[in-house]
Amino acid sequence: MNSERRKFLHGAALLGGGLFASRSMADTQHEQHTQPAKKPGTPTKPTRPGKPLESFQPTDVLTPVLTPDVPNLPFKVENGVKVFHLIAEPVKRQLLPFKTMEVWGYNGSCPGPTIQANQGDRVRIVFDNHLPESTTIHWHGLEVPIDMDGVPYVSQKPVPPGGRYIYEFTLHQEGTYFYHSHGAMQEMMGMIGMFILHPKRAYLPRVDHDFGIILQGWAILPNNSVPNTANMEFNWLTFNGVSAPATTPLLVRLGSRARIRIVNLGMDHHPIHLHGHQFFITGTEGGRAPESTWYPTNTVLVGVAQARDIEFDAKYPGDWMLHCHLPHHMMNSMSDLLGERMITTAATNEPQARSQMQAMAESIGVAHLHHAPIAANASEVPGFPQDAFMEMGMDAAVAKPETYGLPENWSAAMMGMMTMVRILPPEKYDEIMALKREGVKGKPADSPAPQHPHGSGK
Ligand SMILES: [Cu+2]
Repeated sequence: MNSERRKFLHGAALLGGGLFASRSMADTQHEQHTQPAKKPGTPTKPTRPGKPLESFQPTDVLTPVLTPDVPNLPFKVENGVKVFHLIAEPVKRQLLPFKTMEVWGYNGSCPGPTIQANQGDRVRIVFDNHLPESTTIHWHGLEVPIDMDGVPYVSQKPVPPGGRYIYEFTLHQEGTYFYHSHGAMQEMMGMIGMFILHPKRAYLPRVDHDFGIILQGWAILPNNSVPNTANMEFNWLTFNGVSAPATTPLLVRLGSRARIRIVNLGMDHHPIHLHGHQFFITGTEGGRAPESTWYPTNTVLVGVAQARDIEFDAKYPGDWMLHCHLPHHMMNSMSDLLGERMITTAATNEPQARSQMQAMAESIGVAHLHHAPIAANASEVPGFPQDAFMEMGMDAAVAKPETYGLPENWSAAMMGMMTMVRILPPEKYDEIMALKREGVKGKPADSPAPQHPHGSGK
């Protein structure tokens, strides 16, 4: 095996230092909220005090869409028009406890907050540009007048830094849409958000749960925090701006029916797979699909610029994975952990290597590494290691009500574009929803895994 890769894998193994993170991701990820930026180019901080936008739910729709880890955009009604205020601005986004990106988004969130409206609504979106360069917003899939289409120079003048543009139109469609900057590089900096149009009459069969997920890929070079939008190697993969295991699980009551709306804006197409259930593709970026087109499947290819709505009956209890099935999207590149923190020897029992491991685990703040036992002769087997040192457990660092009751070290199996659909018996579902209302963090495992630095399993 290539020596660089060996060093990297040993670097990854170091996360087994057995240290518990002092700061929980759950503390920060619900704190994204609206706040006008002071001046163009001023980054928003990931942890700002105030009321989270997430607490806002549209009151005039039957089943609001929940976009985990991304807030809803509030509105007020003025003379029968729903008025939203959308602000393009730099955002710091913590996608994992040890990794924060400096990206661009809207209203302090990347992806931008979810807009939810009803078929037939008249909406006004007051758009302010707090970026250091010009931008516009395109309403992807919406049938709007040409001067609302958001293409710079073609349908409108670019909105300059500090400038404002008023978008206003009537929504006659229904379905899953999105908004995004119409600059390619800005798209790759994260400038997208979901735009849900609830139908005048509920779709049949009715769903009890409705979720939204935005797929994004990022090219972030080692030791950097700003995506390289010219790079073609996407090494960080996110659902709604966070990577597993920091993605918030989708909670579904056993016996109910659920819809998940998946939107993709990036450079890759993603085959999204659900465990344990079959689903139907019930809608696209063009709205609701006729039932005659539905067929059972368990993997949906969500191409770039597409939306796919899937629906299923939650028949089987369990914590079921929902993930992109491209193997390299089921993990993130950890080349980021190289550089000055690279371990210089493969002998991980060697004192210098041990102290490097310790320093690295501390600097990253990962709770602990769990890896399954390895064979005594592992190093003699060509190809070893593969996944052996990839599993970073960080249950406590990503704990939140939605993770309550998961088996110990669950987070070691979660990487990249991945989340969980937790199909829960009613009493357990109600218990977790109560924890959520109370804002109680997920209970860490009762007895943390034994701390086992790499090598002790031999
Ligand atoms: Cu993928």
